[in-house]
Amino acid sequence: SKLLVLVSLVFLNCKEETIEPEKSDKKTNILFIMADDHAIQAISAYGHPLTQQAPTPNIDRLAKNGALFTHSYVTNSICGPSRAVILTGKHSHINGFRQNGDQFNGNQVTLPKILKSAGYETAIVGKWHLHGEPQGFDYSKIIVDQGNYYNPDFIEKGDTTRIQGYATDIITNDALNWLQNKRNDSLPFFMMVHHKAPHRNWMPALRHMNKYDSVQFPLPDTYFPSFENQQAAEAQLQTIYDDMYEGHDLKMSKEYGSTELAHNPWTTDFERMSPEQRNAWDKAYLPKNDAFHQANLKGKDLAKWKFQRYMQDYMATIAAVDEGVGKILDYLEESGLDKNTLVVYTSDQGFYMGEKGWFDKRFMYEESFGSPLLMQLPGIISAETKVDAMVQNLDFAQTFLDFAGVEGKSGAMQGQSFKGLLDGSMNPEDFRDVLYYHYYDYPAFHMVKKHYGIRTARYKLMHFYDDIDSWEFYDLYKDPKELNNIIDDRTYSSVIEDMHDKLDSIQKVYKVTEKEFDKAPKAAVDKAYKQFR
Ligand code: SGN
Ligand code: CA
Repeated sequence: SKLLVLVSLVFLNCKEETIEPEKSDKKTNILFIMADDHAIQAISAYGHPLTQQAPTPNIDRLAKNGALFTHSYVTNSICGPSRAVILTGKHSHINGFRQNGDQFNGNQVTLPKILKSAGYETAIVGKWHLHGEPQGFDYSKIIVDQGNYYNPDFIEKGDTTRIQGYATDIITNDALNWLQNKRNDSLPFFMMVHHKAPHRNWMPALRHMNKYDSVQFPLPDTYFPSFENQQAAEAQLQTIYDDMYEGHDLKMSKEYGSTELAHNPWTTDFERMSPEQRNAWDKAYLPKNDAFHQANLKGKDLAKWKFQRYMQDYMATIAAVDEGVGKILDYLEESGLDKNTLVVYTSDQGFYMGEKGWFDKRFMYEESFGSPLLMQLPGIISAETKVDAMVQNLDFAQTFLDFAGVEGKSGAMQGQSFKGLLDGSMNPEDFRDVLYYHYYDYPAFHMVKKHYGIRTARYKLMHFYDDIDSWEFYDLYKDPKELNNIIDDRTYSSVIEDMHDKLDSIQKVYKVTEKEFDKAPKAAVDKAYKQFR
């Protein structure tokens, strides 16, 4: 036994002498949580009246501990393109992913690839929507295409598996499991947690199906708009009362006493539920659907009822997201990881919550152009910081590389690190003063015309093109809801001229060429109007 002691002492000595890998706590971890279609109006830290009775206490923790961005924008308000911009730090026309359905060129340089080469362990869980396999991630578990709320399919290492349960909870738990059990804790990590919620068709978790039934959400004062001199707004197909499907989106039943759904063109969302899930669902929705039939609503009353149902379901899907964020923050705090982890919460774009009668996104108007953004990192970002400078999802990659201490590797990215706005080393006035936007997804769902434009702190200039040729201009100080297109107002002519100059020069800076203004074939447009109306 003496020999054994000797041997083990030698062994222990050897072990002590081995060189430890670089310690993780030197580099900042980055935990990036992104929801799909989460409106600014639906996060209580932003103070919108919608959230008075449907708060998001856990997401709000980030604003309490860190920073709330009041002017965060996207470059192209639609899912795939936003994700491609975040990964590459380049505008859609440079990274090549202009509209949903495009194929992402995964061989290009991306944020996770750079971080990985700098010694980070990288992971992604949840929505991807860029087609093809994610590159640059040590761990990836993604939902197929848009995914489903109930029993969604996930792809991991090329294999597709259906996982029983509710998408938001599955994604949260998988992220936690990776953080707790799977990652290499001697390495810093970069993790992307991408929820499917609150994307259409807004199916709440079983525990939240009746959560907001008795709440009356405040109806936007623009719910029944009249569009003058706003041709693209006139032509869209995304109003709650005309374009939502009564079964699929609003979960309305065919008739009193029935649980059969009204118009439901995509049956898979409901058909994939287990009998237990479906029974619980029917039990929760039958009484409220019956009450609706009894009320026999018509016209504007019906339109207002639809708004309430939309809000109840949308905000209920947020409840699960918020719980998930809470669980992740709790874990970071319990493990002490919070001290050295930049936690980010955002959405792939903003969303309409009934303003102008709409749902969906796509427009360069504030509701969909803007996106929520909250960040915490103790010691660097002071508690309750408000950032009013105009940042963009284009800046995320460079900002994270800056936090990771590898900004020198950002190469041809087109954004700007805004770390200095968070640690106080930069004046907001020294950050960018013009945002560029370009939307291409036409003809497509909701028929929002192609457009591009710029925004400064005060003004917005936009051009809708393809089968129309229509300019819009807004003074956001006087008309924050963008109801009056004053492109022809003479008192603004010199401002408008100046905005045109700014537009021309920023397009040069970002290398926008003539090719970006191609038109869709007319036959395709006609067909789409028929299909989506
Ligand atoms: C689906 C939705 C649309 C939505 C697009 C894009 N319809 O097609 O309403 O605009 O996704 O959303 S659905 O009835 O199939 O849900 S995105 O977030 O992926 O860009
Ligand atoms: Ca989206």
